Amino acid sequence: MRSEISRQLGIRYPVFQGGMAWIADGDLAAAVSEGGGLGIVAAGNAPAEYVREQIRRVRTLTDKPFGVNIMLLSPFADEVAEVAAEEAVPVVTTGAGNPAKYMERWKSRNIHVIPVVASASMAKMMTRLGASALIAEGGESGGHVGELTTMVLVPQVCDATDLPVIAAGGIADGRGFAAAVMLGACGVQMGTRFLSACECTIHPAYREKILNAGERCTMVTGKRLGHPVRSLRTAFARNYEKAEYGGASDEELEAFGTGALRLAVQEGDLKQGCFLAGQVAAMVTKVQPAAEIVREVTEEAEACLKGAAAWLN
Ligand code: TUI
Repeated sequence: MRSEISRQLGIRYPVFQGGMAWIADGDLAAAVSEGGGLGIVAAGNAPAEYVREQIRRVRTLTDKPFGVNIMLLSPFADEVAEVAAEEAVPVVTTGAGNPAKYMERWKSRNIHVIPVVASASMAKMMTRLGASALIAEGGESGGHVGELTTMVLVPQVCDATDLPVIAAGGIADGRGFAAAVMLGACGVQMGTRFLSACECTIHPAYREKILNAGERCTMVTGKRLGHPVRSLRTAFARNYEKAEYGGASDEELEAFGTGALRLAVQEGDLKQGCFLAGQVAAMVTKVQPAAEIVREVTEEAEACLKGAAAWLN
């Protein structure tokens, strides 16, 4: 399946790997890119020099295009944005905010800038500012979430822009990919599905949680502080919710959340870790190489789309 975005970026399959903080390192990104998708190094809250190391690591492993995801709430966002420019990475994606102030600098380095948007109004603004494409991410996704679901966000973003649109949130297989194409997208981004990739180095307890997740396994916390986050319904998430609606101060809530993501990813801490995951966690059931995920999901989507055409007759 060749599409507008695969032609634009020079990738074989229009499948992006989401920029998951603490998880999406140079090794995972390189495996996805080498497999023909777009691997993305996540900056998360990491310092700029860590991000530079990961970018250079990708370049030792593959000569294919890759991206860097800049989490705009990070205290290091300015420095990471500059490292991405200095390193002239092929693609920058952004999340959890508005990247307007960095756009000119990135474009001066011929970087394809692909912001995540959670609304049609932001899609219009990013189109005006010269984005190369947009990722429309619905609230089914893991991590920081917007209000709208993928089903209603993607068509509205497609109507608001002439740029290629990549759908994200709630997509873990070829059926979701095919549905996204019907909504007007020309590619997809998946995060949770790549948690089970062989090259993904999360703690084995995290992987087990994903492989055994049920259909109502996630919940959203953090609305009170203005940064809603979807994660697995664990002891941490329930306790956070209790604190959130039980009179804890803003400072107490901030302190409660600090470090919880690292505890999940690196320690597999089932009590105090925050296990980010999308609603599709229940659909992720096997461990396989990243390259196989990219190919399998695209081939399933092609089969679905052909099946849909046959259904018409
Ligand atoms: O960014 C994500 N997912 C994330 S970021 C993250 S780390 C984090 N740490 C602390 C608090 C919150 C998050 C974990 N997962 N996805 C992309 C995404 N961006 N989803 C939604 C948005 C978004 C929301 C509002 C993008 C722009 C936006 O508008 C901002 C504006 O200024 O209009």
